Amino acid sequence: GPAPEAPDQAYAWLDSHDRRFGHYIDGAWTEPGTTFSSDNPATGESLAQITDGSAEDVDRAVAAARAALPGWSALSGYQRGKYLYAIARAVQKHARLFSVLESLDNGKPIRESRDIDIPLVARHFYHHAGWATHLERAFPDHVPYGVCGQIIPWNFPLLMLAWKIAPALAAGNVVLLKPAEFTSLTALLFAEICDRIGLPKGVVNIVTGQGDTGAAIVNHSGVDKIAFTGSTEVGKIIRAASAGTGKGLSLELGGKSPYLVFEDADIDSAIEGLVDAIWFNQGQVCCAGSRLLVQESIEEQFLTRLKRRMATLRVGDPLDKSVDIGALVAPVQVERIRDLMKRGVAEGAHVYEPDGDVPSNGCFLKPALVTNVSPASTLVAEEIFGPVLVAMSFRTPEEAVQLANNTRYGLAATVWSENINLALDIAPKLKAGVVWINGTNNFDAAVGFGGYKESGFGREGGREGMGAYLKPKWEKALKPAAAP
Ligand code: TXE
Repeated sequence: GPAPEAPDQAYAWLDSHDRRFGHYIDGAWTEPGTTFSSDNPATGESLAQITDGSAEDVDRAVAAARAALPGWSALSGYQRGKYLYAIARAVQKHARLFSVLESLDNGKPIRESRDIDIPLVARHFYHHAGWATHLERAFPDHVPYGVCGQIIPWNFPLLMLAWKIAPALAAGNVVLLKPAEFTSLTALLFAEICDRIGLPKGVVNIVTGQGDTGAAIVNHSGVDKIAFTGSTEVGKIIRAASAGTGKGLSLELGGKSPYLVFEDADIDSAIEGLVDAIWFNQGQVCCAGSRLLVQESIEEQFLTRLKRRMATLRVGDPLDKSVDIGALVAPVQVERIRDLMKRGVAEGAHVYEPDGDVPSNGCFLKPALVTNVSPASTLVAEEIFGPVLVAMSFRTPEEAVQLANNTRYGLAATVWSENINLALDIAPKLKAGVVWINGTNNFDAAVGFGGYKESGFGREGGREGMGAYLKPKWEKALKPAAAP
């Protein structure tokens, strides 16, 4: 096969920072403070020391953002758009470095970071540059929130940064963003990009740290809006903490998305779609198609063919261009998944994993197919956030809808059928923010993405996503009435 992608350029960049990072505040790097290690989950090697942000660090970043707000929000949308175009172009120019750094830090296959994550980041900035250019006409009588505190997860580190920062800046806000503790590196490289393209100081501030740093952002009185993507548990804490403060809030949380396959489906494409739905990014995807619901009449045939396909998936070195499944983000996530699987097996679940070995010293798990489960069982109810597919069957379309909606989540759903009337009848009955028909994981910067129920509220992307960073405000200077 092809030679693995060489990490030299990424190591050189890390070395240029002596592998120790402070925060990026007010257009400058702070001295590294108390740090923790960011590790390569495929090897366990430490990549860099990352500063654990204190409440004082958050305070400094909020002050810098607040000072930058009047200037940034007073620019015309057209002028802000020019900066966003410059960011998009710079991301493209450094796409290879970003991709390799992302795969080293997160463990995702280079094929994905190179062909999906980083191109979508650039696309998101281009798209929102367009919104900025047309903002005054698209959103008349609207004003930005002000200082946005943005907290993101580790599954798509740079892409989630783009989803947060691009619309915020386009709308005239300034931001303070905290990457997830496992994956800060591409956010720090992004800070350097902002610097290089001459983004005004204080418009983008990156503060690294763990949950406490996130909580300091949420509780800071100088933050006008909070945008969070992460676990449902933390989402609930943030919602409670911000209640009654008048801060804006959007939450994008977990999922347990159903993947429905009807008996008339094109089975080969449905299986390829399923591989993408659940094994993309090792299953660490909020909208992963993690619950297969297959019609009983084709269940046996479908599962047999699926197992055959699973046996061809290559698990291993994320920098190997032919690898399908890389490393999970961190040992703690592997443990979490193993614990859930143990509970599932104790409840009677059957687990199929293909033969063969995976590297023993990194965070690797084989793809798994779980059967013999009931709707209330642990593996069906809980978000596993790993390479584990849970399968059940249904007899009728009504039962399919009932099973699909039998979850506390509602982020996405997929329907596979050659009968378009059936598919179009089912889709509106599924309680999910996005429904894909005969396809899956189609992300588009122009379409609002977000959930129902415990998957959160608010949308990212599209017109709704822009609206989430603007407040309606009607200002009209009334002429004094002319004297009669
Ligand atoms: O998430 P956390 P974790 C789910 C998934 C996963 C599980 C645990 O099931 O297995 O959550 O992952 C910051 N106030 N998802 O523990 O803790 C934290 O530093 C403010 C689904 O890593 O939610 C990080 O930046 N911030 C999800 C971010 O929140 C806090 C993606 C997310 O971390 C905080 C990630 C606090 N009190 C996990 N505590 C998805 N929907 O895509 C932590 N953070």
